[in-house]
Amino acid sequence: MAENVYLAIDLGAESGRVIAGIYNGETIRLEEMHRFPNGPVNVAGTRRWDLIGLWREIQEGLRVAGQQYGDQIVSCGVDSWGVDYVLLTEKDELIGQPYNYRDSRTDGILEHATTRVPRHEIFAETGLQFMQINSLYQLIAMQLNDPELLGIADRFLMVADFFHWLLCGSKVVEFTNATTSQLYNPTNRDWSAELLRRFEIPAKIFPQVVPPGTKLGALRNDVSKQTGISRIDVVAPATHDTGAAVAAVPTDRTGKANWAYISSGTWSLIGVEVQDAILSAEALSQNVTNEGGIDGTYRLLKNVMGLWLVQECRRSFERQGKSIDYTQLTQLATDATPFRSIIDVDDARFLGPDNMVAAIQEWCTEHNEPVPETEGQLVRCALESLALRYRTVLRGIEKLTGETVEVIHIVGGGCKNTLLNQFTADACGVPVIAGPIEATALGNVLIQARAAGEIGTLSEIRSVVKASCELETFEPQNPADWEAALSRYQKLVKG
Ligand code: LRH
Repeated sequence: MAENVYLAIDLGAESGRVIAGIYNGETIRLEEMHRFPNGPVNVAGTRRWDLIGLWREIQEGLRVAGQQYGDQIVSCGVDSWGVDYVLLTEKDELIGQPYNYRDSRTDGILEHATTRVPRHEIFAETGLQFMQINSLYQLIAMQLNDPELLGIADRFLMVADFFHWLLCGSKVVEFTNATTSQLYNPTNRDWSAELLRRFEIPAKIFPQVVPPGTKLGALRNDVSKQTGISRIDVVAPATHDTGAAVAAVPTDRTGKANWAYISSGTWSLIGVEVQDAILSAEALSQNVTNEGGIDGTYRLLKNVMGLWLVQECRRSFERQGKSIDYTQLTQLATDATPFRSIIDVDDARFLGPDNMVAAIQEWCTEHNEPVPETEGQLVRCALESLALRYRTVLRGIEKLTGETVEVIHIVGGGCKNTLLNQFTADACGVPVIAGPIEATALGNVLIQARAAGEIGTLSEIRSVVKASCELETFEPQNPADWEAALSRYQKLVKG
């Protein structure tokens, strides 16, 4: 059978890639066309993204893909991290240098916002967990600090939508990413007019919301000329990376909530798939989130700090002149003493500290935990504490759905960390199935293949993934040690 090629432009907080998905009607294989670094850029004491730099790299990726696959390419589509956005003026000028969600201007904004509109009302409107990084709080910070910039805004686009605009001229927001903003109402299936009114954010800047799989248009002429690729379709996948990743979980349990996923990367997004958003008082008190997925599903999940902890420790070691790669770091953690120090990985101080090692040590000192000193001790502390956090989040989610989780799928780059996979199985007491590493890109291209009429249901997308990838299973071990660690964790981390 002829092979069709779909291009995923997959933007992560640490790197971006243009990836070709080559589909033969039964299985899919991925080939990386171009990879480029990404990360926060320090601009006069603020944290920003270099989106124009990313656009240059995306075009380079398209050029390489065009040379390699030419007329076989059917479409391309962008996915990226959630919550961040750009604003355009009426004349399509980019307003300011777009912010990175870890910028400190939103410190304290949650408290400010919830005195204006109570938490339970914001949750009833949006079903979203309260995190200061959400677009809502970023916009409120802008309203307070730079009202004149918000005043000249004509269009709000999330990061992936911005690149879709550059690719084909569309100015819409795709549904899965819209639901990460805390401005979208899952019941009315539209922007929350109520919240926009109460916070005095101009409703006119919010464009139409389109479902994943929407054909947005043909590649702009100038982009086609610049990259040498023909005027292929631009298709919105699930533009939220987590939405694309969960669409590509290799489960045959679609429609049930007795399996969980962890989309593991800079963040660990842990939860279950449900058919409707859960907006109960218990969901609010657990501070869980309902993010939109494909085919009207919702991801009931929580953001856990994730491998950001290790990435930032590594940066601290580098600053001390020690360059240690992730494989070496994991080995050092494997050799370190178990359960020496336990931390609350979701303490707000870990969101964007100048020095992660110092932040972890400070937490331990404050809580009378042995202070981790060596690289192995620090990374082991982060990984064990993450697994303990997974366990408490999962128990909370089971309470909300009334279903017991029997298996956990870990997908994304973080599933390369076999030590964390094992700890997760141990802490949660269920098998972990690790893979695919490239879940986000797979979800992206398979949603495009579906838009082209090559695949039908979400279950079929997942069957294609299962048939195309190698998976590894981790069985739970050492239950007594983990139970003891859990009681220690629960005493240390209240709430
Ligand atoms: C993961 C992710 C996550 C969001 C965060 C901002 O990359 O998209 O789902 O909460 O970034």
